[in-house]
Amino acid sequence: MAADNREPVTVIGLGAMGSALARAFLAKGHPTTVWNRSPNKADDLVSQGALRATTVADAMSAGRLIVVCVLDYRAMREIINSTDDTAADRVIVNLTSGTPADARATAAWAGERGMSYLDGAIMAIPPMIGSEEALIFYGGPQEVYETHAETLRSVAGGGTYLGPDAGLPSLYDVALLGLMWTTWTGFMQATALLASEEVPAEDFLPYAQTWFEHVISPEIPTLAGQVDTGAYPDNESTLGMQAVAIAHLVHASRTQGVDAALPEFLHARAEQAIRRGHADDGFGAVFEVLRNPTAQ
Ligand code: FVH
Repeated sequence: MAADNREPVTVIGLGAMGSALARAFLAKGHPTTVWNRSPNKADDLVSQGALRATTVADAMSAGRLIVVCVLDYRAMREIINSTDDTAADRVIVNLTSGTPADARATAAWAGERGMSYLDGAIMAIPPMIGSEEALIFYGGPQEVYETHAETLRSVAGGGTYLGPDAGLPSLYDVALLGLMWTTWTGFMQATALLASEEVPAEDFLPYAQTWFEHVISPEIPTLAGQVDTGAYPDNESTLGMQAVAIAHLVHASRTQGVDAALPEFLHARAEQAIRRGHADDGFGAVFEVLRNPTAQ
């Protein structure tokens, strides 16, 4: 689309993220209509060239492409339900965070109202919006995504279409969120252990970074391959051996007066995998008990 003929966009929800999205559309030259429950949050954007919609109906009728980014899916549905103007040619791009079930239910809800629906999961913070590095996962009808992909790239260069299932973006989102929280919590548990002997985190940092670079990260592709094949060979570092080592972590945490819940969880899962016959496999076998915790 020519720079002087950019697709009009409506942005509903002008919190930290919705405002960043609207600013990015404006910066790329898209005529941008904005609406927010608390109208004053539109003031800065209007001063930068956005068009203010005073009602949801005005926002919905300003153009075909409606980007919604609010607190949760319930708020999103309440907003759209508050107007009868849900014309069949509208495309809702819902960038609100939620679960795969939220997303699939909302896709069905939009379909019942005759609207096209793309679900998106933003893997970026507001200052990254508009950059090439910002990543947004999308799911929904492919032709709808392709029709609007160029416009959507205005807010995130790394727009990635995952397929027709509207639930997949949220699934990837929570999977990455879990990876981040568990990794950071592992670092916090390690520093809490060291702090029990007054060792500053800064002293430990170089070794933690080397551990990530040379031990943790290089193992990830091997583990991914093992998960996909269902075979977890590792003759050098068996789960049987590692379970004993993790027991040291449990005991040391308790002795040092540090929260031992995370090490206890790790030890319990390793023991569970061993009881299922994985003592001579590698760490990857833990996948089996996480995926199916109740199997014998
Ligand atoms: N900010 C971030 O770093 C993360 C990055 C990853 C994606 N998340 C998700 O984005 C959604 C919006 O997040 P946000 O940062 O914009 O959130 P707030 O600044 O708290 O703004 C919330 C907006 O939602 C509106 N809102 C809330 N409830 C209702 C409702 N019942 N009816 C209408 N609008 C509602 C709120 O309006 P107001 O309070 O200003 O009137 C804001 O516009 C979210 O899913 C993140 O998980 C952001």
